[in-house]
Amino acid sequence: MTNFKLYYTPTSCGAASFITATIGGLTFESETVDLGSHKTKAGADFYAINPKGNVPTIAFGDGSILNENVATLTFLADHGNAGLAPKEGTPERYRYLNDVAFVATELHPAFGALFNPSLTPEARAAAVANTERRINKLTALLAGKSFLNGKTLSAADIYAYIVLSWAGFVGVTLTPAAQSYFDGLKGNDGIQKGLAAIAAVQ
Ligand SMILES: N[C@@H](CCC(=O)N[C@@H](CS)C(=O)NCC(=O)O)C(=O)O
Repeated sequence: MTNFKLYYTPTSCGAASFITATIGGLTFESETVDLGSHKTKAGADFYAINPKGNVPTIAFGDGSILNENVATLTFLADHGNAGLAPKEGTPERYRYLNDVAFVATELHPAFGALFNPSLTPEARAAAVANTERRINKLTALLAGKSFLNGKTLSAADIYAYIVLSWAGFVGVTLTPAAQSYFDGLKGNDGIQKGLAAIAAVQ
């Protein structure tokens, strides 16, 4: 199951899967998707590949797909060689899943709501307040540490990095603690390598 194609965009959450696969030394095919038209770069109907129409999508040779960040990131971390997710059955594994699920179900959707161009000013203010609350939860989890597990980069941090990178675009100011975590990840060698690999295939 290591032959796969990753559908993504360079700045969306799909980029976290690309970075995770790159850091782990995986060889894979990739193609960008226009999330407005839901066409792939080559012009294919993306809904025919992934009926949900979202990135990240990992398509396997047997026709099966993964299209949830928790699953794609964990699959890629498990098959790579960089230790981006702890081994199954260990206490660390459950804590990793706890972290990646927090990003997927709280941080990401809070930021995601701010991409809606038709929010009223009141709805937008509420969405910003909700996002700030989730950022505060993130920094409470971090408690000043550089990584969510307190020791090393994991796929959960890579996902959080991509989500936090949207802050300027959606008009959210990161708290000093969140900015410090983000800046540390931005300077991480693995993340730099992943971003360079994304730039190289555009
Ligand atoms: N349920 C998925 C959602 C992933 C998601 O929100 N992807 C966004 C990009 S960050 C997307 O593809 N949006 C376009 C669409 O869903 O049509 C997950 O949690 O991983």
